[in-house]
Amino acid sequence: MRYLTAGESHGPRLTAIIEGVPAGLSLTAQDINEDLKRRQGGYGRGGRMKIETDQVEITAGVRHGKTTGAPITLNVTNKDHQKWLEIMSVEDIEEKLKSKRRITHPRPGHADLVGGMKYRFDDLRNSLERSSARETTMRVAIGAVAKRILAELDIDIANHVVVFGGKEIDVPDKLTVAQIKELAKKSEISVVNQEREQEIKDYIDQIKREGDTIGGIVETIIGGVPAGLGSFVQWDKKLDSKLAQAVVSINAFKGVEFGVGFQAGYRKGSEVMDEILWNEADGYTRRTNHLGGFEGGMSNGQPLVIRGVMKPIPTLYKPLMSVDIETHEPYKATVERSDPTALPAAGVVMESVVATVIATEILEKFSSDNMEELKEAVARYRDYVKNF
Ligand code: EPS
Repeated sequence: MRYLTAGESHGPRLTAIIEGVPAGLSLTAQDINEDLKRRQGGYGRGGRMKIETDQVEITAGVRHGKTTGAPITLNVTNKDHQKWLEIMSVEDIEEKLKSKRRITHPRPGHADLVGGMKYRFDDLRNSLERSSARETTMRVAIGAVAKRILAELDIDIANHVVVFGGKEIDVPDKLTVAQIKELAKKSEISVVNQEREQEIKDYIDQIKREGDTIGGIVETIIGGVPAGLGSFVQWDKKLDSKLAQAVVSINAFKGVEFGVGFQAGYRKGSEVMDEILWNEADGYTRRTNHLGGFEGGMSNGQPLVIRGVMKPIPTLYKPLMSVDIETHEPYKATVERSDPTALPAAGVVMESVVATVIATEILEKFSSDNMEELKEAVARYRDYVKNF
């Protein structure tokens, strides 16, 4: 399975093409729209989300509610584009109209300046438009298709915020993936510990008043992944390395951890490895899951536990200093409409890109043209692994 996305933040629409989804998968616009809605929500989103109600249009690869095995095309219209018809016009327009909303004061921490240097833009809007987190709409749409494949194979995925703007959320031990999903969905800030909800919402309000932004750390957990996805035979086949790239590719994500992650640098080997157990019902299990379900670049059958850190959004209402790219004079950075935090939304994006990697790896290992064959192959393999 492979995919590409296209589209600018204020252009007419966002598009994705996915190839390699087996035939016979039930797929409706509603399956995708639910996740698009989740991505638009969360406390701390800005004015743009009041304008958009993201709805997917499927224009290829699905017939009568089922995939056909042909490439799937997904489209989401940017409602806001109607107000940007000239600024985002594909056709060339008069010089004086072009300078409307032209950007020459790059925002520190955004793609504005380096994108301008690299592509030789005299209007940094060209960097902003494609580097905008609006692009993550399509990653969520693609992830929703991936999650449909995973659901057919009894693989369940959830995400929740574990650190919000430096405030650590204590998470009760031994929550199942389904419980995390349920609790995080109820929360406007995607935390499983409701006692912290108000305090963090108040903090987001305070940050907004200060014209500042906050990021944090999101955890994604996937249950039911069979052992043996990924491989140790080559560097670019390792499952954790593929997931690391997917997570760090999300706008503003700066790092990734698996299981105890960077804590492994502080612990002894006996406190990091997970003892191997076997019983008739479950086959091979582990006494603990410090390694987050990864051994030797492969899934080991335990829940996968992945954390990603998102930096605060770079667009600040109280802007930092920058330089005008025409005069080289110091200036305050451009203020674009923005969100004080998009962390809960970023969790939905992370869940989606992780689901996409796992679905891709499943299809790599159990190459199948249709869902029936895929389900049979995975069931057979699960039986075999249990009694290995
Ligand atoms: C973004 C700026 C804001 C965000 C946007 C990302 O958009 P606008 O400039 O239109 O107000 O709302 O995020 C989205 C549009 C989205 O769908 O997540 C940026 O500059 O990265």
